[in-house]
Amino acid sequence: MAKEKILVIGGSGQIGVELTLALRKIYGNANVIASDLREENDLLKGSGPYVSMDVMNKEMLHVQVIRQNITQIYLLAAILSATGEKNPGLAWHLNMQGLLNVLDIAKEEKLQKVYWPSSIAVFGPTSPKKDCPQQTIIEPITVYGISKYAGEFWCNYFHHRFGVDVRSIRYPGLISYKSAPGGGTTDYAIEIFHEALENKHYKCFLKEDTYLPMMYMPDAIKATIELMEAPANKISIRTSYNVSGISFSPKEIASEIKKHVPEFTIGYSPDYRQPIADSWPQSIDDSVARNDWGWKHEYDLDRMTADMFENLK
Ligand code: NAD
Ligand code: AKB
Repeated sequence: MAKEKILVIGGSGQIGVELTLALRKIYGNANVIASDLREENDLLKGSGPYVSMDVMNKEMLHVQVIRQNITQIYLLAAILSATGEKNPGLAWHLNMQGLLNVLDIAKEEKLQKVYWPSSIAVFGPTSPKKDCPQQTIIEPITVYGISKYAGEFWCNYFHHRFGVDVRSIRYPGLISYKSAPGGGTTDYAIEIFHEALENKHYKCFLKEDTYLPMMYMPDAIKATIELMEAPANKISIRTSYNVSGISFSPKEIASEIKKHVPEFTIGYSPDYRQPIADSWPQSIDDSVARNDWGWKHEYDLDRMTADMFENLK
């Protein structure tokens, strides 16, 4: 394997922490630099280098890339769907300009690879609800979804116009126990575990029958690393790949949780996040990712729930 030096931007976030730790296992602790606007996450401390950095400061980012001999960037800094609706201008600015800064530097410094995640939030009310395909009608209604869809086309453009090897996945809602989620509509599926253990009750901000595409974090990390390690000739999609894991509703996950916490009860009080969830598909067709680079998820609802409780307890 060629000597790689990787910069993870947004390394203290929900995905950043686990991805940084996974990359350090593969490439060596010293070769994976975590960076974030906020302080270093406790789980990263002592495991490798950390730099405090704002992705919006292009000059500083460029200096770091040159000084540290960076060959790959994983860009995870973004504002997610629910937080984005509270400040659409800021979400658009960070999600777009952060990506453009990274793509420009990748082009200029001829980086080996760039990773940038998109989301199932690109889909909107006019997209198919079940088994939503890779290519379909895409009319997002959140600023987050608009920024992700535009970002996908910037990635495609930088690849075809300038040869930047940028790769992307449309993650579903990600469920994890190591680091806290950052303001998404799918965050209920994490909160519910913590509330089940602490209070035996959860008041859900989505309706009981709201099905959404979800995935357990180990599968998301696996997908990311498999995509990034796939030979370039296997990558037919340069916007962003659909990947699928599990699809469930609050009612379904609640009944799974009851198997572990029999006293658990759930109530429903839908808020501004309900229309966001209603605009997204319920399940995703990821056959293109499966065919191109062999993607296959491992965790179903049952196995994920058991693993979450084992680790949270
Ligand atoms: P998160 O909010 O947990 O983490 C994002 C990190 O970026 C935070 O630690 C934050 O401090 C940092 N950040 C914010 N502004 C920054 C800036 N200007 N400079 C440097 N760092 C900055 O988000 P996450 O859940 O880890 O998501 C990471 C990426 O994956 C995002 O692009 C998100 O859209 C995408 N994604 C996440 C999910 C999910 O369910 N978690 C699903 C689909 C897509
Ligand atoms: C969110 O809910 O905003 C994220 C996502 C699906 O992109 N989890």
